[in-house]
Amino acid sequence: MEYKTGYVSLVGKANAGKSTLINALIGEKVAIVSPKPQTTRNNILGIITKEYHQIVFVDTPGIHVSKNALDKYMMKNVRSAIGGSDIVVYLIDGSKKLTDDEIAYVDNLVKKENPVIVAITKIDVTKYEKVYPMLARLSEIKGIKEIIPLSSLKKRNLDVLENAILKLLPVSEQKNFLFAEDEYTDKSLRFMVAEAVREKALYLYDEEIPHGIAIEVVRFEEGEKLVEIDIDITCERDSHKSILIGKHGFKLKELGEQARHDMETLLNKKVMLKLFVKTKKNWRNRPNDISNVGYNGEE
Ligand SMILES: Nc1nc2c(ncn2[C@@H]2O[C@H](COP(=O)(O)OP(=O)(O)O)[C@@H](O)[C@H]2O)c(=O)[nH]1
Ligand SMILES: [Mg+2]
Repeated sequence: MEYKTGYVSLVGKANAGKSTLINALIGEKVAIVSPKPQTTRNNILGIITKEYHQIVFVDTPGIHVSKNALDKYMMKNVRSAIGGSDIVVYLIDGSKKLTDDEIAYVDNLVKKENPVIVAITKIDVTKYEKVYPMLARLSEIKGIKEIIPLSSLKKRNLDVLENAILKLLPVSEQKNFLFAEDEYTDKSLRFMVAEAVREKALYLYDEEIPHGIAIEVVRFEEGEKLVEIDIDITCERDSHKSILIGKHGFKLKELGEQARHDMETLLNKKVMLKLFVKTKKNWRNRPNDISNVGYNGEE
């Protein structure tokens, strides 16, 4: 028998739709999604296992220019995902204009060793007139394996992408899958509950607040019917702390309620959630601090 397995990294600008695509492919919420840039901070794996193949997708933070230690940590994650993968899927937002620097980025990516597939996303909200010039420009880049327009929300062409990947995945005679057959992500439940808080914060507050917070699970105790979770939210300024908490604590309560709802779906149990807000000046600029709040920022 012939088996196929390997890593496929999903790379592209912020908001291109990487996290939504990984969730649609896996059929579970492995990565949080929001309309704001820099929602994803870590590389997150999403795993599809079928009888004869296992595809390990790597969701990455969006490509952008680094401004601080947290940015550098995120960009290092993108480079290591590309370096460690068998195939790169580069996502381009089909509802936006294709820029020259993006063309240059793809051109450069194709010159490296991994085979590159380009996915044009969000075709449910764009027009053929817009996508066609993109296809024309991209087809001038020699070496792209496939260019696939798709929609994660409407589940269009996801099977086409999966088949294109299967054609390029390394083949082996033995079934040397990388993960257990029932695993769909590499992330722990602790990580996923912390991410639930970050996702809700991205929707509830103005951009600068969620971008400046770190979330850390300080207690996670799972009983038979109830999970007790305590979470520290670290922000950069006392003014942000008051915004996070809100008048009479209403805002934090709302955040807790929304996050708890997702946690209960994830854990399939009742959750008792406590949120604590702390201030740590400029934690995003200090490699030591970013690792102290859960990001492994040191080389
Ligand atoms: N209409 C539409 N919106 C999408 C699609 N995929 C992603 N989005 C939206 O685009 C925004 C950014 O998505 P996200 O997956 O977080 O992008 P990422 O930064 O590349 O991970 C979110 O508001 C998504 O709901 C799609 O197929 N169709
Ligand atoms: Mg993302």
